[in-house]
Formats: sequence, C-alpha cells, structure tokens
Amino acid sequence: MNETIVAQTTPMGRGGVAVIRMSGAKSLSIIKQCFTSKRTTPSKGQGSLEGGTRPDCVLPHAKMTYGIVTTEVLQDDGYVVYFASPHSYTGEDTVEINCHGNQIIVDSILKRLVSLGARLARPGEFTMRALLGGKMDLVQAEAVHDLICSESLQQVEVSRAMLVGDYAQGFDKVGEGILSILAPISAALDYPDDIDLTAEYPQFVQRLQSITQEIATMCDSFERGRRQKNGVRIAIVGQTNAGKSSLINALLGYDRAIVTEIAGTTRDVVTDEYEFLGIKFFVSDTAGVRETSDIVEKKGIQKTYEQMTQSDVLLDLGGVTYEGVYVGGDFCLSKNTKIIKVHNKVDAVPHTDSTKFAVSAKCGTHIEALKKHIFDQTIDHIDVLAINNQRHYDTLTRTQDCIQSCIQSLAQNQPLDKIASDLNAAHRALSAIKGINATDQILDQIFSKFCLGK
Ligand SMILES: Nc1nc2c(ncn2[C@@H]2O[C@H](COP(=O)(O)OP(=O)(O)OP(=O)(O)O)[C@@H](O)[C@H]2O)c(=O)[nH]1
Ligand SMILES: [Mg+2]
Repeated sequence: MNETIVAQTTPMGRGGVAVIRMSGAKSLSIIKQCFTSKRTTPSKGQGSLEGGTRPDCVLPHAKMTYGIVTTEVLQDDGYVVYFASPHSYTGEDTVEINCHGNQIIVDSILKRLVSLGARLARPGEFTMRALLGGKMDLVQAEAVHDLICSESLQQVEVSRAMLVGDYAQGFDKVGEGILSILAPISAALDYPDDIDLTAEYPQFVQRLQSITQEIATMCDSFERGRRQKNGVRIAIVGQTNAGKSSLINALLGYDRAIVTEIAGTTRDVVTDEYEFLGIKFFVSDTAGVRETSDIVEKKGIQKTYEQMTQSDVLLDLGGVTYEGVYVGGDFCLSKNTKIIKVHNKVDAVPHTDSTKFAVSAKCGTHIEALKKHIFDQTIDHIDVLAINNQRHYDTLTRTQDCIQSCIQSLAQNQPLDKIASDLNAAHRALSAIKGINATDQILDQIFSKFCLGK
C-alpha cells in the first residue's frame, strides 16, 4: 500500500493526449525530478517544484501546470495536475501527466517514473486503493468498471446510478431496518433484568417480514437488471427454410447470414447485435431443426439446442402446422426464457394463428414491432435501480436466509442471544455488498477484471 504506483490511464496507441496517473506518497517528489514547469505566473500551492528551472513555480492542487517532462531519451511538453491527499481519486497524493498521445512517449515517461521509484500498477489498483482509502464502497468500485465497459446508453445510466449511490439506497434501507430491531435487542441483552422484549416479538416478526418483502422485490428485479446491463440474448430457431437467416438480417438491418431456398443452409451459429431503446440485443441465427442423416447438419442442430439453453428469448419460426422447436428437443430451457412463436412470410402465407407474431423478414413487415415485442417481453421498462450483479443478488439471498432464520427463532420464542446472532449474521451478510470486511480473495476477483490504469 505504501508503494507509489503508475499507469497509463488512457488506451494504448495514438491519440491527441495520453494521461499517465501516479498515486502514492512519493508522487510529488518523483514528478519534481522529471517535470519543469513553464508557468509564467508563479502561484502559491503545495507542491513546490524546487528542482525545476523556475524554482519559484509550484504545482497547485487540482490545477493544470504546463511544462516539460524529461525522460532518459526524450522530452515532451504537456500538463501536469497534482491532487493533494486526500482530495484525489485514490485518496493518496496523486499526479496526472497529460502528454502527447504517442506510445513511445508514454512508455518513455512510464520508464522514467519507474526509475525514480514508482511501480507499474496492476489492473484496477487505483480503484482498489480508492476503496481501501474509503473514497468509495465496493458497489461504487464495481460501477466504475461497469461504466467503462458500458456499450449502450442504458448501461451507462445503470452504472451511473450505482456510482452516485442511488442503486445502493435499497441496501441501506434494509440495513437500517435490521439495525433498528437489533438495537433494542442488544440493549435488552446488556440489561436483562430491566428490559423484557418478549411482548415485542410479534412486532419484530412483522417488521422483519416487511424487510424480507423488500429484499424479495430487489431479487425479483435481478432478471431485468441483468438484461439491462449485459444485453438480451435471442436465438432464432425453428424449421429449416422458415426464414431464420432472413429474419436475423432484417433485425440487424444488413446481410449478415446466408439466405438460400435450399433447406439446411445454416449450420454454424451466427451471432451479431442490435440496439433497441438503449438496450443491447444479441441475436443468433441457428440451423433449422429437422430429422437428418447429414453429419454436419446434425452438429448444427446440436449447436442450436446449446444456443437455446443460453438464450433469454427464442424466436421460433415454422409453417402453419408447426408446433415448436421446444417440443421433443434434447435440451433444458431456463424458466425465464421467453418463447415467441413467429409466423414469417406473411407476405406470401396468410396469418391465421393469433398466438404467432406475424412478420415478413423478406419485406421488412412488422420487424420494428417484433423488436418492441421482444423488448416488452424481456425488459418491459427501464429500471436503473434493478439488481444487476450476481454478487449483489447472492448476497441479498444470503441476507434473506438469515432473516428467515431470525423470524423462525422469534416464532419459537428462542433466547434473545440467538435472535441477536441471527440478526447480526443478516447485517454482516448485507454489509458484504458494500465490501465491508471483504476478503482479499473477493477483492482480487473483482479488481482483476478491471483494465490497467483504472
Ligand atoms: N416470401 C417470403 N420468403 C421468405 C421470407 N423470408 C425468407 N424467405 C425465403 O425463404 C427461403 C429460406 O430463407 P432462409 O432465411 O435461408 O431460411 P432459414 O430458415 O435460414 O433456412 P435454413 O438455414 O436452411 O434452415 C429463401 O428463399 C428466402 O428468400 C419472407 O418473409 N417472405
Ligand atoms: Mg438459415
């Protein structure tokens, strides 16, 4: 933790500007040894640049200072910003160098900073320090990663809700609810002769039941939250020649898959994505399902089944008498998978079955309506507060179990210390969401997914 770490925070390669971040107690002394301020008006501040050509110049807190960075082999002009601890991203003394966005220059500056005592940062190490330094909690740290990885407007909004704390308000409310019951119980444990809470038990049960209801509502939002964040996976399945490849092309708006009048054209799974109302939809075209002795086609059909088990939505295409690919197939669907039966070729074959959604992939008829229908079936409405992270979901489930056990203890008139222990366990489980007492293993697991420089 005492080491000063450094990394390029902007992506590798060429760009107008590259930013290098250095964090740790030695940041200021290191930058002083390789940066010469060209500031024309001296100003007062913390990081006096004593080694520079202008000894009267300073690096004021959170202000850009123009100057020259000198490495072993080159010089570059740019801006340096100093953030005095604790008013920085990590909470430590931090220096950010804005140089020209050229990898040779960046690498040379990094090498120089390392030679002066910094160490290259590991992925996510700046954010890990922000967490350990109390600048953010684990949910916010996860939000930083999610924000950077966002690929749709909704993902950005969801990550933002996590970052600013709105998302975690539900956890806080549940935590406060548990503590409000735990407080009188702890007092009664301290003063057993003065306080008798037995008469309060039914009221505690009632309050705990309302807390479990809140947790259940949060858990129920997970499916929507996961889909908002990670996108919705659609598999186009059904009979051969039903127009599955034509449909993927229509949904994507360009010719992604081969279309022919020959039955059994598609063998491999073809996947691409489109965006609708800010949500990512990953759509896969698959081989048509039919009895076949063709070994390649058989493998394609097996892949179709695999794709189905991983999908949120099946678009099931077939002729008028077709019952559905899910009848008799060798697979097991998730209970949350939505099956939408689609009547394609409505331009050529009249639509007679109201349980099927009529489209013409070839003519583009009702394709936008189908997209909206898929959206309604999987997302319905955007909820930036929906639980979107498996770890949060698992932790809420554990909290729920502890509360259930407490309700049972109360119903059985168990001793107060047993009830307190159940409630403490519930509170501990919940606190893990925000990273309180998180083990190194959990932190490593989360931060190893981060990119370098964050
Ligand atoms: N009239 C009409 N023909 C269509 C429509 N959609 C597809 N077709 C035709 O149906 C035939 C099969 O289309 P594909 O999209 O290759 O069908 P598929 O389901 O992917 O076929 P396989 O990959 O062999 O299982 C082609 O001749 C398409 O032009 C449609 O909406 N209307
Ligand atoms: Mg096809």
